[in-house]
Amino acid sequence: MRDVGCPEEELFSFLSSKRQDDLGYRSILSSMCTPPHPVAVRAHMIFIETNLGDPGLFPGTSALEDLLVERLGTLMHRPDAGGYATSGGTESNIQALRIAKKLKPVNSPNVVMPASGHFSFTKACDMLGVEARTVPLDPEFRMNVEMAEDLIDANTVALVGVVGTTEYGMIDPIARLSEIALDRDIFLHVDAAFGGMVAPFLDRPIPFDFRLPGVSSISVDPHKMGMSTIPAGCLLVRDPDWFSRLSVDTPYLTVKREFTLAGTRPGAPVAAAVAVLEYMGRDGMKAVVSGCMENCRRLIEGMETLGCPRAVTPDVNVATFRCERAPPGWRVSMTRQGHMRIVCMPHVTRDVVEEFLADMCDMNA
Ligand code: 0PR
Repeated sequence: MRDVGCPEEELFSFLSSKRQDDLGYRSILSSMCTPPHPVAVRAHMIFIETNLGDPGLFPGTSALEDLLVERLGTLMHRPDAGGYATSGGTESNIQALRIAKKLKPVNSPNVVMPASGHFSFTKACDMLGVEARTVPLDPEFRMNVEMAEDLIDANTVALVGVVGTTEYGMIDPIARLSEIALDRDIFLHVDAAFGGMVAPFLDRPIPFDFRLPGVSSISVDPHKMGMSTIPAGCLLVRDPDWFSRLSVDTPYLTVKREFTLAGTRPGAPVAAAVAVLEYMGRDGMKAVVSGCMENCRRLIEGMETLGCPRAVTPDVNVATFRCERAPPGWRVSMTRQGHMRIVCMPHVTRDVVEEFLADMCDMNA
């Protein structure tokens, strides 16, 4: 630490110079985040000092967290679902598996999940001492359900399905997983961290939520397609009482029990998430999602014209290609199987797509 503090202007010119080293979202095609919606930024600033870790001190902010859970629960067809605002998909996935493990005490627990599962499940299984059994994918990169059934045994505490896989944007056959979960009495966690704010707004929605009776919990992230500020995730559970399994005593807080993973928790991104949902409404979200899907289709068509075939036709706005190189200046990512991956987030507008395709064309010329 400095002995004497830095003058404000000097400090901010230092901070600005660091910020300028960051890439702008305009050239970022690899991210599942996007610049927050202006109403999210405005709401975030109003709630900047709030702490949901001691909700009795911030009853207004705490009521907004309840509203977020109610809104997302209703979107997922269970208005009275339990839930809380997490720091994102990682925390939601860890907490869901914690609940599943508590609900079924066995000696050597395992979780059956698709090979496409996000790496947060690797962290969760490591922390919880649970064996991760990965199910191979079918040719369209969805979980192979027959193979999942073969991996389930008496020690399986949870089955995981993904709605909007990180790498290929696929939706696992959740309806069939729901049947298996009911049939074999297993907790089914749906990781819709990305697709949870896409799938409900598709022209032809694919059932994945609490309408399916076997679905036990859902991760959905406002800081991805929900255009909120970071960090904003949400874990929803079918039975609110399950959270009591995670509760610890918190003697000197305004509440006496706490089931969240984090202690101090920011209220600002929660207010931001609520702000976006309220401001956009179903119609607004449908418009954003249909724009992203349209841009995704245009990108795929354009890339194929340039000789880069799609790896698969995605269910949500993630496009993948047999293509090795992106033009200079663009950030794309590569999947584990070597496909170029582009996430068509709201900042990846039609103009951005056309600019990228033109640069691809120049590079190949
Ligand atoms: N589940 C799924 C399906 C995800 O795609 C992700 C993150 C998570 C869980 C974990 O969410 P948190 O990172 O919020 O805890 N998916 C992106 C990924 O790993 C996250 C991301 C976002 C990465 C922006 C890079 C980036 O620039 O690719």
